Amino acid sequence: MVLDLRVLTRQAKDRLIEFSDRPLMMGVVNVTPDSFSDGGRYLEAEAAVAHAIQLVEEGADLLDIGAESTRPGADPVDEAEELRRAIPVVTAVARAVTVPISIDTSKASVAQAALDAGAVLVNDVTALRGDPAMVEVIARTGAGIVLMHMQGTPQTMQQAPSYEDVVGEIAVFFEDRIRFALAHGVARRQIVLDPGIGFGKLPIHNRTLLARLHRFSYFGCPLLIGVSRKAFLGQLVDRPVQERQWATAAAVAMAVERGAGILRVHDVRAMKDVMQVTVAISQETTVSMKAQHA
Ligand code: HH2
Repeated sequence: MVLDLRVLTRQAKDRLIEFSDRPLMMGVVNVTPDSFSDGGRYLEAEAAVAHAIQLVEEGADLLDIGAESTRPGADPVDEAEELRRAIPVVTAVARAVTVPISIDTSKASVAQAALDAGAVLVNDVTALRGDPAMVEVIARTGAGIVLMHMQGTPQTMQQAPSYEDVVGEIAVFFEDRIRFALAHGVARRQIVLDPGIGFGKLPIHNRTLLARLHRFSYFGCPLLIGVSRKAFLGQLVDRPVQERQWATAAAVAMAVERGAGILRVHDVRAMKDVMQVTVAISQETTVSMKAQHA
């Protein structure tokens, strides 16, 4: 499947993110809080910019910059603080690299400021259910929007996730969110879908979603998958977060093989190798099947 996502903003009026023969690698840039001093805050921003540049050198096709943690139980960050953390980093990264920048936020004001600073994609883990002003920002700017599924909120999502049919329920959720976005003036080509691995899901739900990912391809939107170092992988191999690269690699390979269009990862260099090998082998399967039927 060939997927096009045209992302139009005032800064990049003709930006085209093309999905052709391989998925795109999205490098994660977290601007983490610094509770010590403003000096520390400046260093934190500098470190985030250096990290972003390094990820691009490692082969990132996109960057996702986020200043509010969405980990289970994480405290919300207020708007002023999120703006203070994120915008200087987006501004500096946009000057330093040419790859498209995504802002990981569910606040319309942060999204707008990041788009003004050079971002072209908004990664909204609430899928336009959080800030009522977000859909208007996306419709007006023409920015890309990631609609991610989450059961509950980051504070509550891992308390008792429950589904009768996780794949079917998320497909219905996508239908509803796409309808909402289109009704408010967002174009389908702006939309990326994400089943939200680890967001209000038990390990069995995450495994099922990855196993049946191709179920979501009929929406015709790129699929974003974030498995990097997540807890359900740690549980399978009994390893702490810093030692989950191999487990992540296996999940990335499965997601690529099942049609993921964007892989959100921390270890860009290693996961790009995993992606390239998986794509090369998958393409051979298609070619040899075609040859057999010829
Ligand atoms: N996962 C995380 C954060 N944002 N966005 C999308 N669309 N999909 C994901 O799977 C996803 C996401 C969690 O990862 P991480 O960046 O490691 O954690 P934190 O949010 O605490 O920074």
